[in-house]
Amino acid sequence: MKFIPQAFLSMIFLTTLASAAYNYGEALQKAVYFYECQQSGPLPAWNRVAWRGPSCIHDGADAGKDLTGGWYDAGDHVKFNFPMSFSVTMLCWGVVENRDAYEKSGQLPSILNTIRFAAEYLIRCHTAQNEFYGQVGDGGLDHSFWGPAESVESLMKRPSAKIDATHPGSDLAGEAAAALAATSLVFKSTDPAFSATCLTHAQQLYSFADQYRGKYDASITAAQGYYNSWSGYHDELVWGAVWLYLAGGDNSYLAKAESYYDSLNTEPQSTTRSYKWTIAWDDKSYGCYVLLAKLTGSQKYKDDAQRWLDFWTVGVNGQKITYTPGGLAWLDQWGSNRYAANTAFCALVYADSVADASVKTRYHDFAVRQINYMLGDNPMGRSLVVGYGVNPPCHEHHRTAEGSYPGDAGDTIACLHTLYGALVGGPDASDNYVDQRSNYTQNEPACDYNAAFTGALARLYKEYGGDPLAVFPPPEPVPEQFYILAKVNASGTGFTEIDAVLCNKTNTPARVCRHLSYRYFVDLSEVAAAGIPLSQVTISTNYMQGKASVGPLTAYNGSSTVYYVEVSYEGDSLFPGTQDSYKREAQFRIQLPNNSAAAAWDPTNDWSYKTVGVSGQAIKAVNMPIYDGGVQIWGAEPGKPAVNVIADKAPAIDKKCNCRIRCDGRYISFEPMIQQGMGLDLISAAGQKVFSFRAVNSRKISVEKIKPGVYFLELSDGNKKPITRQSIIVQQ
Ligand SMILES: [Ca+2]
Ligand SMILES: [Ca+2]
Repeated sequence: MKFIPQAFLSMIFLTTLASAAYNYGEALQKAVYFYECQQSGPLPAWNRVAWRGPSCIHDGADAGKDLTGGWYDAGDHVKFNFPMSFSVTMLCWGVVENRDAYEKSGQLPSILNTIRFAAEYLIRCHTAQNEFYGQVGDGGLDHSFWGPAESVESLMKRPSAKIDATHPGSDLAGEAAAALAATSLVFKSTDPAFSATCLTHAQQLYSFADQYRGKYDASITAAQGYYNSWSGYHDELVWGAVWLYLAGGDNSYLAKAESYYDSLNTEPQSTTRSYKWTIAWDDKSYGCYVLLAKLTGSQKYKDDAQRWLDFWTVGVNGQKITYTPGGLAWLDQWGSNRYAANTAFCALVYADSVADASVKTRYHDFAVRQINYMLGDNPMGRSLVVGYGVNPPCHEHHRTAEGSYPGDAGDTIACLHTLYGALVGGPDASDNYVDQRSNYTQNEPACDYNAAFTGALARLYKEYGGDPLAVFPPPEPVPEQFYILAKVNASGTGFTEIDAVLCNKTNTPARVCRHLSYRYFVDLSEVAAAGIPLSQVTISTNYMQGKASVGPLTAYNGSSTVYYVEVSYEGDSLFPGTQDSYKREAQFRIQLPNNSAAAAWDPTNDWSYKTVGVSGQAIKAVNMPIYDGGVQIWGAEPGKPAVNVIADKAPAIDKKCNCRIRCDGRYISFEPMIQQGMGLDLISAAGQKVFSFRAVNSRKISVEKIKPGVYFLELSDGNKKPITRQSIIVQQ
C-alpha cells in the first residue's frame, strides 16, 4: 500500500465533492429500475426486465381476495406490507423533494409507474374500511426454496394475513396511510382522480390505525422474526398524520401529528427524543423530526432533527455514530448501507431547508460522502450497487436474479441476470464486505434499502448531474430455455428404444409449463416396403416420469413414410426450481412384430434418430422438437431448420472415443486428436451431409465455407459405423 499524505487525501476528497466523481443520473436510473425486478403478480406492459415474468398470480385466493401485485421484499418472495409501505412513502418523499431532478433525468415516468404499481397493490390490500392485508407468503416456507419468483406458487402455499378491528395494527395501517397519502401528493398534478382515490384510502387507513390501537405483529404473527414492530406505532401515527396533512392540507392532521409527537420514543432514562438510531422500516420518528421542522419551523422539531443528524456527523455530548475507517457511518451489522442511505437522504432534505450555512454544509457533505461510499468511494474500491460502477456485486443474495438450475443459497456462481441498481446490505464496521451469496446480512438487496437511496441519488443528480444511459437496460444473452437430452436405450432387430429427458430450463423469464410435448420422427419406408402394415408397429413404454402420455404413430404433414410419436406432458407442470421439477425422463420403444425381417427396420433414415446419442450417452437431440400448447418452441422438424437451439458453451466430452470436440464458429477442433481412420461427418439439421472428413494428422477442420446453422458431428469408426454424435452451432 502506498503512503499518501493526509493533506493530499483531503485534496482528493474536496475534488470529489466538487467534480462529481460518480454518474448520479445513471445510478438513479438503475436504482429506480430495481423495483421493476421486484414486481409480483401480472407484470405491467412497462416492465423492462426481460428475465421477469408473471408470478404469484393467485395471491389472496386463500382469503377470496385479489392481493396480486406489489413487490417481493428482498432476495426472497414474501410480500411484507409493512416495510413495503415504508418504501413507497420514502420513494414518494424523494419525488416530492426533487421532482425536477426526476423530470430532467428522464426518470419521472419510471418512478411514477413504480410508485403507482405498489400503491395499487396497497389499495387492493385495503379490503374494507377497517381491514388491511399486511402479508402474503410464509417466511419459513419461502426461505426453504431457492428458485425464481415465477415458480414459487407451484411449490408452496402463500397464506394471506390481515389486521382488522379485533386484530389491530396501528403501525402497519399508519404506514400504509402514509404511503397512500404520499402517493396522493405525488399524483396530484398528473392524475387527480388516482390521487383522490389514494387520499380516501389513506384517510380510512389512518382512522383505522388511530381508532384501533395495537402492534401489527401481534395480529399478523407470521411477520414475527422478520419485521417485528420494535419501535411501536406512535411514530407511524405521527408520520401518517404528517403525510395526510401534506397530501390534503387538512389542518386537523397537522394538529394530530403535533399532539402525538409527544408520545414518540426517547433515549433510555431521559426525556430526549431518540437520536442514536435512524429512520428505517420500523421507526419513522426521525423522518417526523425533519418534516415537522420543515413544516412548522418550530425549534423543538429542529432541535430533535439536528441532535439526530449531529449524532451522525459531528457527535452529541462526545458521542457519535461509529464510522468505518473508510468513512461509512455505520449503525448496524445487517444492512449497514441502508441506515447510512436513509440518514443521508434526510440530511439532504434538512440541509436544503435550513439557512445556517455551516449546518447546511455539515449535513450535505455527510450525505454526499455516504452515497459516494456506496457508489465506490470506499477502501474496497468497489461499487456496492449491482450493475453500477467499478467491480459491483454479482453474487447478491437474490433468488430470481441468480437464475441458475437448480440454484441454492450457497452457490458461488455469479448471478445470471443483472439486478441493476440494487444497493446491497453493506460492509461491517471495518469496511469488510464479501460479495458472497450466502452472506445475506451484507449482500442482500431489499426494497426498503433502495428507497431513500433513490431519493438521495435524485438530489445529487440535481446538483452534480451525470447522464442516464441512453440504452437501458442492455439486452442480456439468453441461455437455451428448453431442450431434450436423448440416447438410444436399447436396439435390436425390429426395434429401437429411446431414452429422452425433456428439460424446461426457462429463466428469461422462468416459466411454469403445463402443456409441453415433443415428437420423435421416424421414416417407415422400409417397413412399408417389407409389407408390414402401420397397425402392426407398436409403441411401448417401460419408464415414464410425471404425468406423461405417449401417442400413436401419426403421419407427419400427410406423409406416407414419415411418422412421429408424441410424448405429452399435458396436465403436468414442469418448472425451474428443484432437482426434479424442471425435467421428465421417458423411455419408449418402437417395434415391429416378432420375426420381422432384419431389413424391415432401419433407424438410420429416421429424422430424430440422427440426433440422439448412439454410444450410451445422451446428447442434445435437436431433431426431437418440443412444443408448448402445440406451438414448436425448440428443435427441428424433418427437413426444416431448427428453432431456438443454442450451442453449449462448454465443449462436450464423449466418453466412448474420449474426444473433446469444440466448434468456435470457424474451426472444429479435437482434443486429443481423433484416431487415424476415424471418419467425421458434418450433417445439417435437415439431414444433409455437408462435410466429410477422414482423420489424418490434423487437430482442426475449417468450417469457413459452411453456412451458419445447427449441425451434427458424427464420428464413425474405420468401418463407417457411427460411434457418437453431438450437435454444434456454426456461427457467422
Ligand atoms: Ca414504528
Ligand atoms: Ca426407418
